[in-house]
Amino acid sequence: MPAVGRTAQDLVEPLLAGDKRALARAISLVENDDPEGWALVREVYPRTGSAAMVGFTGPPGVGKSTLIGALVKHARERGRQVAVLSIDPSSPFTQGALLGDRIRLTEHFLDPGVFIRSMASRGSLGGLSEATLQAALLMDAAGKEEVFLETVGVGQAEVDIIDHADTVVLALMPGSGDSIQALKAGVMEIPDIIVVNKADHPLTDTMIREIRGTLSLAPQGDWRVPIVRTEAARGEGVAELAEKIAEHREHIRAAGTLEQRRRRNLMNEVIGLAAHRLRRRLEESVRDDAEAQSLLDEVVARRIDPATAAARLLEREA
Ligand SMILES: Nc1nc2c(ncn2[C@@H]2O[C@H](COP(=O)(O)OP(=O)(O)OP(=O)(O)O)[C@@H](O)[C@H]2O)c(=O)[nH]1
Ligand SMILES: [Mg+2]
Repeated sequence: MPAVGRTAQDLVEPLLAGDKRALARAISLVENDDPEGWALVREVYPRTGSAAMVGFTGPPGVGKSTLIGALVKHARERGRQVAVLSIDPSSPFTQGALLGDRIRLTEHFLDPGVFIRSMASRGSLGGLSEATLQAALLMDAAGKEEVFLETVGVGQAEVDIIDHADTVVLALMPGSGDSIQALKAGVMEIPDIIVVNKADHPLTDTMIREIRGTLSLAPQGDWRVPIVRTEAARGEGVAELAEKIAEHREHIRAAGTLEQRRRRNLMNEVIGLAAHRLRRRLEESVRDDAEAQSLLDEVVARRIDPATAAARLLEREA
């Protein structure tokens, strides 16, 4: 195992003490796929696991950032340390969206108890999902008690990212019919909590009826997915949402599902990272190795089929 370098070593202590700048540096290391970032996570990992991770997903513009801003305020009024991580999986060029998030959260920027960060880089070691987890772990290690993850969209890619959360909140607004279709079609897993924001809209009741209908068709677990109405911009319904999030957390803790969920997510993470490294190794060997090249030639010449060649390539790795 490589030794921890100076950069990582120097960051451990201030990070664990909750220093904002150390946390920002640490996340940049992870985001840039710097080995020091991974070394740092390795050092502080035993100190993680106590933050409540709450993931928000939903279509663009439904009010996720505004909701998170309101929840941050709510948490700060209770003296809790919080962090927000906004992730855009759809594009590496997210200045617009991220700028929007920043404006939504400006009132919290100067608060030392709040850490806000946007992330769009995929990094090269693992994907965005891995980078998200590493960043969230660093926030956790820095003593953040509540970590809010935000990602735009309603596909499985978004859900994979948000899956690092213990509680997944799907934010919708009246008129988000497509998202209901995604739920119905099973494109997206049923979230733990559904928020209908912009509840001042006249179509809110229709929307809630539709969601209820969809949920009633889904397999019921031991947790009944609550539908919370909010007007995030005015803070309406935010206390209830915070309560539902806390209730869900308590529910999965008591039922042992928190443990199971984390196990499943961490397993996916381990496999994801291992698969990524293996892929990189294979690509290198195919590029640089004459034997692998000739194996490929055989495939091109149609003497060996791709699956057989793949099996041989793997045998060589083993
Ligand atoms: N009428 C109304 N507008 C709201 C409400 N909540 C948020 N908005 C507005 O909706 C717009 C989008 O809010 P955001 O919080 O940026 O939405 P978002 O889901 O984070 O957007 P993306 O991150 O771009 O996907 C902003 O102009 C908000 O002020 C609400 O309850 N009612
Ligand atoms: Mg947003």
